[in-house]
Amino acid sequence: MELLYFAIGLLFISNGAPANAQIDTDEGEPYLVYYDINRNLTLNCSMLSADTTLSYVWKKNDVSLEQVTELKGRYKLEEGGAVFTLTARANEEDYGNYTCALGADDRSWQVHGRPVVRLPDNTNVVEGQKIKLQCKVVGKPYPQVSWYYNASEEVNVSEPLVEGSRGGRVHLEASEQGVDGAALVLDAAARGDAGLYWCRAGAASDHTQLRVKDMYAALWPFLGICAEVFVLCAIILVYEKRRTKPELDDSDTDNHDQ
Ligand SMILES: *[C@@H]1O[C@H](CO)[C@@H](O)[C@H](O)[C@H]1NC(C)=O
Ligand SMILES: *[C@@H]1O[C@H](CO)[C@@H](O)[C@H](O)[C@H]1NC(C)=O
Ligand SMILES: *[C@@H]1O[C@H](CO)[C@@H](O)[C@H](O)[C@H]1NC(C)=O
Ligand SMILES: *[C@@H]1O[C@H](CO)[C@@H](O)[C@H](O)[C@H]1NC(C)=O
Ligand SMILES: CC(=O)N[C@H]1CO[C@H](CO)[C@@H](O)[C@@H]1O
Repeated sequence: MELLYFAIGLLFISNGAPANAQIDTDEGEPYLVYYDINRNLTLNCSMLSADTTLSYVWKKNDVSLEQVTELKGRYKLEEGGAVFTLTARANEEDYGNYTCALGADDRSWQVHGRPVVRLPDNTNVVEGQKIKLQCKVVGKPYPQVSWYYNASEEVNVSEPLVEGSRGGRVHLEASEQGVDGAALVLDAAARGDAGLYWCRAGAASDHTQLRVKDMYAALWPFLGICAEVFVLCAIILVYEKRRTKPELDDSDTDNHDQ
C-alpha cells in the first residue's frame, strides 16, 4: 500500500498537477495527495446519489471544517458542496486527513505538503574542524531525510551517509527546525571529505559543495606578514649599524680630543 501511495505521489510530482484527486478506490482507502506550499489545494468529492436531500459533510482530522480554526475564511465548497478549494495559498499546516461523506458514501484523502529541501550552495570547513550541514525541509508531515555523497559532479555513483559513516565521523541529528536526521555533522574534516553532499526527502533533493581548507591556509598570510616585518627589521638594523658605526668612531675621536 505504501508503494501505491508513493507511486500516486510520483504521478502528481511528474505531472506537476495540482492536487485535484479524482482517482477512484474501491476499498475506501485514503488517497495520498500532495499539494504545493503557496499554491492551490482542491479536493473533489463529487459522488452520484439518488437521494437529493443529502448534503456533503467535510472534515479535517475528524473535525468539521467549520470548526477548524486554521481553515477559517480560507476555503470554499462548490458544486453543491462536492468540491473543496482553498481560497488562500496552501501553507505547511494544511496537511492532514480530509474526509467527505454523502450519506453512507465517503471518501478520504491523506493530504501531504510536497517536500522541498534546501542546502546552501557552498560550505567551507578548515581541515580538522567539525562541520554541521543543515538541510532545511518544507512540507509536512516531515518526510524521512537521507544523505548522500558524490566525490564530484562527474561521479554518477553516490555513497549513502548514515550515522557512523566515515569511520564514525558522520552523525545525523535533528536540524534547527526539529526535523530528525536533517542535520549532518562531520567530525574532524579531512581533505578527502570535499565534494557534494546531498540531502533528499521524498522526491526532493538539494546539495551543497563542501570545500575543506588547508589547516595552514589561514596562517600563510600571517606568516607572510611576519616574514615581511622580519626582513624590514633586519634591513633597519643593518642600516642603523652602518650609520651608528661612524658616529661611534666620531665620538671616540671626540673623546680622544677632550
Ligand atoms: C489556483 O487558484 C486560482 C484562483 O482560484 C486560479 O486562478 C489558478 O489558476 C489556480 N492554479 C492552479 C495551478 O490550479
Ligand atoms: C469534480 O468531479 C466531477 C465528476 O467527476 C466533475 O464533473 C467536476 O468537473 C469536478 N470538479 C472539479 C472542480 O474538478
Ligand atoms: C491521518 O491518518 C493516518 C492513518 O490513515 C494516521 O497515521 C495519521 O496520523 C493521521 N494524521 C493526522 C494529522 O491525524
Ligand atoms: C553518468 O550517467 C549519465 C546518464 O545517466 C551517463 O550518460 C554517463 O555516461 C554516466 N557516466 C559515467 C561515468 O558512468
Ligand atoms: C553527478 C551527480 O550528481 N551524481 C549523483 C550524486 O548523488 C546524487 C544523489 O544520490 C545522485 O542523484 C547523482 O546522480
